[in-house]
Amino acid sequence: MEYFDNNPRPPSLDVHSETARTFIEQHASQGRRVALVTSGGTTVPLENQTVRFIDNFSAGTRGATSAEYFLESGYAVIFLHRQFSLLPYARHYSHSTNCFLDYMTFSSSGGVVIGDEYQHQMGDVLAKYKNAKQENTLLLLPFTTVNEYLWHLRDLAMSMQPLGPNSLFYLAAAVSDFFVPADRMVEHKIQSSEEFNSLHKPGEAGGAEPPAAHMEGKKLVIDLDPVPKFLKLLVDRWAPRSMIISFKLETDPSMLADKARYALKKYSHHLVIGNLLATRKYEVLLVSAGGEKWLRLPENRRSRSVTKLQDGVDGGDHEVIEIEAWIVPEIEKLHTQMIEKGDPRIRDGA
Ligand code: 9Z3
Repeated sequence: MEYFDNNPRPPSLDVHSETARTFIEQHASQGRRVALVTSGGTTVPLENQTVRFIDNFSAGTRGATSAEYFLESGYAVIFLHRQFSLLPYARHYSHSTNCFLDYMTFSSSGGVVIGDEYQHQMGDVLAKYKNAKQENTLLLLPFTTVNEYLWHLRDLAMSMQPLGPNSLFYLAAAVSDFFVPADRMVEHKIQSSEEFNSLHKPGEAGGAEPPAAHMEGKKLVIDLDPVPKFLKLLVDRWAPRSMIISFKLETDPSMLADKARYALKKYSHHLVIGNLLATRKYEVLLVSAGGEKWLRLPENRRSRSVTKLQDGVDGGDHEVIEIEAWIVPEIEKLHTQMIEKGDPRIRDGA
């Protein structure tokens, strides 16, 4: 694909690729299913020596939470995530309002221990984390830019091909739809003051067009290209035998179902999970060839806040359910059907 001829291979990919291959070989030989979970937002740098970039809201909650449930369901997980976004297990202790040190205290002998009130919950999380470590079922691979994300996705997909239908893609990352191609990227920090920005030579980025981000008088103008439709390539070429699940994010409720159906038809993959920015933590729409289904948490089971140190309990009387605890078993069921009965995808002309 032209994209990969024109945009640089990230230096981190060699090492990540090698690590992933070893991980995949281990699980292939153990007959384990492997899920690639993508998580967090991609950045779009405006300069090669990046001072400014475009970002999005995603914290990686969906991805990190889902990864835990995939692990619990017996999958090995490659967690391709935005660097410094939420991680499986660690996410329970990295709320924006609470420092992990708040969970700790001094024992009578002066050693550092976990506070009594957190022992139980942290013990559960620690046991699952240790198990993933011991079995080597969780591989963490970070990305930052949309370019790093695309290179990693392609490379990992090809490395996962030997797994055949035992592989699954769960594309929860919020990937930018627009980017600055390498040949329209300036090297140095864009100068905001007119005295200095006039020093920029036209065509500095090497291409015939002006740099994608440049000053026009006092204004910064950013003119982005569309990111190629990588989902089509993933489904048709990079991972033709894998189960593929994409997410569709909208803010307008009246568009969600139509957009999710459209994506399923356009890419002919297995499942689109539609979610709205405002309600994504407690309701999602599953759209597959088999039909449509809303998963909606009852009101008294939704987490109202993450500001309390003790998660898992809201208001003291109702156990909070994470919607990923419902999403992942649905996927596991579909995946099992696909493995046992063959691929149920709607194909063009099928
Ligand atoms: C999602 O829709 C995820 O569920 C969220 C999770 C990003 C909303 P958080 O990280 O949020 O838990 O805060 N991910 C996919 C979003 C996306 O970019 N989808 C593309 C689209 O909607 C299709 S690949 O066009």
